[in-house]
Amino acid sequence: MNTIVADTSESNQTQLDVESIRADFPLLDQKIHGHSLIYFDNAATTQKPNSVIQIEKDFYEKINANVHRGVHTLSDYATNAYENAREKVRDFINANSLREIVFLKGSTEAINLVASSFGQLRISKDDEIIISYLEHHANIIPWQLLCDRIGARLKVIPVFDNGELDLQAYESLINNRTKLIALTHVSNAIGTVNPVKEMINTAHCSGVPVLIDGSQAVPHEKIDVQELDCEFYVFSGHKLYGPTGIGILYAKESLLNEMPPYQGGGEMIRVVTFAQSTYNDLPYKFEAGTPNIAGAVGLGAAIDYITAIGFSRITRYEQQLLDYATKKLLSVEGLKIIGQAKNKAPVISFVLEDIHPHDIGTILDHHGIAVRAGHHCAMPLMERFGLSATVRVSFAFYNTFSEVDRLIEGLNEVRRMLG
Ligand code: 7TS
Repeated sequence: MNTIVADTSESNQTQLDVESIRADFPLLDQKIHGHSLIYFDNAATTQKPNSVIQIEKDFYEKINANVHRGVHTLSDYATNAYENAREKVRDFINANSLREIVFLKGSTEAINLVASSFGQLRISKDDEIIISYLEHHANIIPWQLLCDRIGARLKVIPVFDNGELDLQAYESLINNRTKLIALTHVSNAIGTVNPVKEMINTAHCSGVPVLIDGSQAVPHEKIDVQELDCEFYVFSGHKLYGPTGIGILYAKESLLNEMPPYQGGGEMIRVVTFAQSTYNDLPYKFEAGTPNIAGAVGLGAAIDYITAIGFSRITRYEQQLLDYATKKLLSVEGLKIIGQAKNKAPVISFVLEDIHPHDIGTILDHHGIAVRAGHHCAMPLMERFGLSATVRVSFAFYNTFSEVDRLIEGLNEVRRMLG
């Protein structure tokens, strides 16, 4: 039964004008199967505010040209817009320098870049790379490919039943063969927020560099890469209310200087001869070819949008939604939440009796509710919990408490039909 107490009413909880925020997201205002859409698949990708949609349109209507090469005015406009976006990203994560911000397709490409380039620089046969049980496949496969190629080994930090990593086991995995620790900040599948600051400190005590996969952290909390002191931090723009096809590799400048290029082509060179070529300054050394200029500009607009709301309000509101939804979901008979870490992002994975998650997802969709059902690209983690799939709801600051109530009604309907 619903045990929600009085002070959790929507008006008390927001301090965020959710209705006016929702008006900024045109996609949310539509019917699916005759019901108002409830979009609870924000960990997969977030919806875009008007300001992002409009700036992409403006870019193609008024500015479009290639960057860093033309002598004409439009090329200057495009270059300025692209480089302004880089400054917005730098400021957003408090990087020390623009040279540390590389525009790429997304988290996946950023991790592959590090595996390839840092791998070539620092990792050899019999070396070890540490990841965790909580990783998305994007932070598993690039390391497996590297290990297969060079004969290095992958070590995995185990996870407790509550979804938290075993930090003692983590410490004991680090030794003088450990060359890199690649760790997710937040689990996309079960929402655990890892104590990355503490884990980075531990790694640094043994002189080991750390890559943090921030894909699921940047939309929910303020990130300061200098405070974290990680060597690499990666994220995708589309999970941050920005466009698809644009993402960020942050890396310490000293490392980027040492690392060989990932891809070759235009933009990344200084002088080319058939005998030998030299490479461009940072960050361009890692941006071969024409970049996703409009995507970068859109990401800049998304950052402006989020910054105007402010993380203090975003984080507080989303945590209230998470608490509310957790309590209400636990009141559904037969429902089990997978992952109950003390520190969680607004992501909840669950199973309901032995009803298949895909059936749950399909029935909810008929009620206009978009959730994710499956292994969430975290198959080893699912296996750890003895499951092949879960249902996942993941919130953004445009979601509401009444949407959670409709989810609960939908799940009760699922139980009536299939339970
Ligand atoms: N790392 C994490 C933690 C992720 O959640 C994802 C995408 C990625 C990396 C890859 O990001 P991409 O933008 O390069 O694809 N996660 C999800 C998800 O949970 N559902 O769909 C995509």
